[in-house]
Amino acid sequence: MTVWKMAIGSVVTALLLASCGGSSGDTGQSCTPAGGSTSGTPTHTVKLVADPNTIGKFDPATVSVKVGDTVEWDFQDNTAQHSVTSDDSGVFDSCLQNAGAKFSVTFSKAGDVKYHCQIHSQMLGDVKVS
Ligand SMILES: [Cu+2]
Repeated sequence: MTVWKMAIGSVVTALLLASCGGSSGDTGQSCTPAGGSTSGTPTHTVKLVADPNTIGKFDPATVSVKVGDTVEWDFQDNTAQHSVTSDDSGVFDSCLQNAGAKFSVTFSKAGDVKYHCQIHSQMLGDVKVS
């Protein structure tokens, strides 16, 4: 029983450490990119850039596309990692990426698709698909 308690304790410690690691560039999170790709021919590009008010921002924050179009996110912020993560969980998620990364999503049905950055709650974006 003692061994079991110690094991639980180290898991909790690891989680606490992970949640404090945002600025180090390695959050310790396990995240596998989903719902997108790093290839394909984009019809629209959204840049991820630094912003003095919100740390980072999507530029432009709102894009209007047609069904079948591909949006490519271009990570250009050398000062922080960001992610492109759908508000509806599991639709797409780039996971945290450094400057230089690219992530593309093809939108196959009409709708208003909102997304955000995993670690910066003020980083919000919107893809309007018609
Ligand atoms: Cu961010």
